[in-house]
Amino acid sequence: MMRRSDSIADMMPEALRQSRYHMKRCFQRYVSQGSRLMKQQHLLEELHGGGGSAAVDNKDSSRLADGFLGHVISCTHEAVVLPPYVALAVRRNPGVWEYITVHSGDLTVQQITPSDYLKRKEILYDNHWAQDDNSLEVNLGALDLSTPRLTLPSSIGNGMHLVSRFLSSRLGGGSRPGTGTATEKMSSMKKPLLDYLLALRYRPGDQQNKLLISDTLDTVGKLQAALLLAQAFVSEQHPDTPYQQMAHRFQEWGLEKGWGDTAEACGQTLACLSEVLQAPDPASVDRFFSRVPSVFDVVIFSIHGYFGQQKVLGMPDTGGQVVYILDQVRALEEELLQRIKGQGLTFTPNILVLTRLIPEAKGTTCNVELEPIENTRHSSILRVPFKTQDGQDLPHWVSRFDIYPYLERYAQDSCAKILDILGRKPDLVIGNYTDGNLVAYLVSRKLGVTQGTIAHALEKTKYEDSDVKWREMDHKYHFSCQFTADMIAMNTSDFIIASTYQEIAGSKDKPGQYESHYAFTMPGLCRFATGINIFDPKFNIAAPGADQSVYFPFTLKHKRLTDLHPQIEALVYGKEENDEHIGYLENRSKPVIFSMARLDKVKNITGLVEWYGQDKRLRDLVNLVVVGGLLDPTKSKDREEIEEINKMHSLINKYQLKGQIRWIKAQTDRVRNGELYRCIADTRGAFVQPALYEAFGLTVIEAMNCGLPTFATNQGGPAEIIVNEVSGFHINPFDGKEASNKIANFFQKCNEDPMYWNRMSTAGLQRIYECYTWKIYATKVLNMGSMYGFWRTLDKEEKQAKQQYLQMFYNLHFRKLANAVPKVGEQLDQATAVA
Ligand code: UDP
Ligand code: LCN
Repeated sequence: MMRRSDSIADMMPEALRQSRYHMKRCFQRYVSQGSRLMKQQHLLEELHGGGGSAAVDNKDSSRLADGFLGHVISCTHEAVVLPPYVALAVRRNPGVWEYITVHSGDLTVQQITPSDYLKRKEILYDNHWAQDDNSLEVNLGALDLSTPRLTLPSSIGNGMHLVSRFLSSRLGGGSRPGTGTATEKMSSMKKPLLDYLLALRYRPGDQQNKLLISDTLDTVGKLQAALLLAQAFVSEQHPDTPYQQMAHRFQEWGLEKGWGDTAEACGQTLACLSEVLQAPDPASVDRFFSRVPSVFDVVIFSIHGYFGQQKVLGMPDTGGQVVYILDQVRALEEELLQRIKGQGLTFTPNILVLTRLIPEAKGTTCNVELEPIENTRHSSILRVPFKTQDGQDLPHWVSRFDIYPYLERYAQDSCAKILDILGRKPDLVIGNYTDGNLVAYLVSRKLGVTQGTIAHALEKTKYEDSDVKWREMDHKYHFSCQFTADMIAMNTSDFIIASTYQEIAGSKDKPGQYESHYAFTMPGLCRFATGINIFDPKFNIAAPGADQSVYFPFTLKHKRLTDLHPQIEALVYGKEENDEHIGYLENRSKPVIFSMARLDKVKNITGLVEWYGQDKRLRDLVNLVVVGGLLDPTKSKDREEIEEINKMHSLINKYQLKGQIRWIKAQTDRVRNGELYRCIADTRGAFVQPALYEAFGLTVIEAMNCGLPTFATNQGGPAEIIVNEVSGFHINPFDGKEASNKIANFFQKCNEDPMYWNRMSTAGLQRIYECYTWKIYATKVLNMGSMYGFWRTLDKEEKQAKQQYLQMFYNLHFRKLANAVPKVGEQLDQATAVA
């Protein structure tokens, strides 16, 4: 077995000695068809003899497959075949890649750099560009020399932990080899902390609003002395003594407000800082940063789609991100209020969600500039319009794929509005999805504030080979812009919030969404020799929850929304067919399998309908209800939705599904949707999430919160949310037969043992309560805002150099790409399209 430290290139010669003859035959098979890109499945098939080739002895091939080569190939994500060489991209562990070439004739093995590997790959797609010594190569990893890295794949996504360990070791006097003496490092580390504290204030330059320490405490020694005096003083007070009664004493020692609302709270914060300065450990660093008054106002950019609180869900480009952001805001506001009060401060927090103002709002509030967010006191949606070339507000919705030419102007306009509304700079700017993240970058750079990134759906992994085949797809998807923008935002961002481990680092067998940006190339455009390194401590997992006032178990009879039952009854069991629903359920005694999603290709609702259509046993056991999209293709403007609508109709006809299926158009009322999940649970049915890929999958946790047993895709987030066969089931969306069989088996088992259904329902709920709540999320995210707010001030010169490099990249590269995207609906000279 290989150890982590063993390189494949080093171990290969020994393995070759053991089975040189068979290995040679295998590599000759790989090169026999000339230059090509081979994916893992294909490599494995040919390892096993290339689909039953008579020339291959079965025994030999299986020996080879079980041996070292088999192991290497099973870890090989893809290979570039350029006879006589085969270059392998080997992924032995999440995030750990090795690139090697094997000469198919003499079997010599050589390790190569990611850049060399990518150059070989480019030959297959754009040889001219690949041979150009001066084609654009970007190596963003080369600019991160001082950033410490996580070491184990299992610790990926736990960046704050490394940051606090690193800070505590450097504050405690530890230094990295070659970076100066311990004493120098110690003072150089305490000084930035002191500077950070000295700069803390509610408004820059406003002495009235200084926080924690005044300018008089300008050395670490003075600060420590003041802390000791204050600690001694508060320890003699009654724990409940309000800060106001102690404020004048604090000021005598050079201490300002923000330590706490009571003597007890002040004592704890003072003790935290003393510990951090004297004998820091990761826990005290964590504690201190969770108490520092550094975050009051937060701006979140979620730009595309119809962002509103009612009647928007299920509209094109409008799904989980809206739910996620609104729930997130409620949780963050609650946490901010609690923290600010605990700090003894009276500032009101503000959270602004910046989105696009769409004059043609289709009955939603997307044409309203400022809209308070329900169930919050200090949070609003702020909508800023896109501008046409002649300065008018762009009236219509624009697909997220076509949004790029509008973003720079949007960033400027929204920045001005934000400052106007808040009357101060926000403390934290968070972006969501590519467009939001790019704008978050532009705004946080302009204002000099901490930047957070959320990208629950990175498109690169959704569309196979979308990097190397970007040209083929660019007219439709503009991935040239999207992936470039993603690279800029991920690299400029101070921290990245992911929902699951797999979002960052995938699974044992499959690279994660972020991981797939480690090294990639878009031939003819740009080679990212390193794009983003997932061992960077900026990556953190904070999983979302579901609003438990909306999604609660079907068993809570007293809370059930029975008033809605007649409407739900008509939706599900009605026979009427119109623009709202088609199909009907003949036999209502059968349980219902239910799915709800936007009608995008990747959501694969049509896949589920097809599996159902083809599986007689499943059709006999259950009815199918799906919610999604529009029913009339002429009413949709979304390319993919139109295709999927047509496909739905043809499947219903092909498999004669009427009588067993009810297809209901997208449902925008989430309260009623909550009750709908529960009504499905009343039938002792199940939720099925069949996506070809799902970044997180809010519907999965919504269904589980309602006590509905859930079958969800094993491609992406749901594979982590559900523990297979314990709290639900994984299904493989690429094997419909197996998936429908699994669902049918479940219902058959439920018929034999009715308690089985109850056990799965309860286990799903248990999983949710343990891991997926908004409270856990908000605590983590605000801690990130605070900790990375300090982290970004360290090694400043190096970080600034990287920012400047990225700014140049933005200016010289991204802008050109964005400006070449046709402004949909505006009459533009399309001859400007990128070469
Ligand atoms: N949703 C809805 N009506 C629909 C389709 C979806 O209310 O017709 C909601 C669904 O309940 C969930 C969100 O939209 O809250 C979809 O989130 P998910 O993470 O499942 O997928 P996304 O659309 O973000 O890719
Ligand atoms: C976007 C997606 O595609 C979903 O998988 C997530 O659940 C949603 O955002 C919220 O994070």
